[in-house]
Amino acid sequence: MKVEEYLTESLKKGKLHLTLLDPEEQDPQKALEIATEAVAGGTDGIMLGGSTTDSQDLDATAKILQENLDVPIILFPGNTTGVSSYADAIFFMSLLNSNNPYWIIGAQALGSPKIKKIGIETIPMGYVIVQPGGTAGWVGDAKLIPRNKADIAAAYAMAAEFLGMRLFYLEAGSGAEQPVPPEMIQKVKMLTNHVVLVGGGIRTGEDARKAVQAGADIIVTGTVVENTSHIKEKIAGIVEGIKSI
Ligand code: 1GP
Repeated sequence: MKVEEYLTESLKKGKLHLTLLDPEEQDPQKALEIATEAVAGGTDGIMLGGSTTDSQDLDATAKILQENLDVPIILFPGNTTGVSSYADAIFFMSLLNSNNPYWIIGAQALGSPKIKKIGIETIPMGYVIVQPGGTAGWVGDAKLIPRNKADIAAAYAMAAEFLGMRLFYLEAGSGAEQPVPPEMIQKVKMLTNHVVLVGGGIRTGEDARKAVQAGADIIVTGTVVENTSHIKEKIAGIVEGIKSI
């Protein structure tokens, strides 16, 4: 089964959780240990990517995860170096609210020949960065969406849908003090048919529950697994918040 189909079929049964790992943050063996714990805690898939990615590190990490885990390994590229043949799919995303066309379509064009060559499944996704935006906002030269302007996020989401994208990611930035506001998630869900991913600053089951209650389909967490030695329990707590809705 293709990864997008796996996601949409799984969403018929309940909301989902993805764990984001940055291949630069640990060696492949350690990434496998973390990911194994996250899967035991109930995560539905692993996203791999970061703002700076070395393609050799990415290949080594993706390969060991793909060989040892049963959940999908999905690339979440921060640049052209974020493409690997060892993953199951790639979120083919455009940073819609960037001031720089490179992040909207330039990097995508430069990465496409390799994507075509390796034949990996591409999942078209609109990506917007909301205040505070963190490293992704700075690197991506984003015109950050103000936290109290749900209408602006919804306008981008509608445009993404009209362009044929099927997924839409609301990003507050890794390690954000506060996650994306529920009102913004609600408005995007109300006005589009996107599968909505929400990430950045989600640390607890309660944070995740609030986002899902507002309409989020897929919750993404990254930082929480870096800051605990009880990964399985931490992820289980977040997954419980998601599945309780
Ligand atoms: C970053 O939204 C993700 O792209 C994850 O953010 O590290 O805060 O969980 P956190």
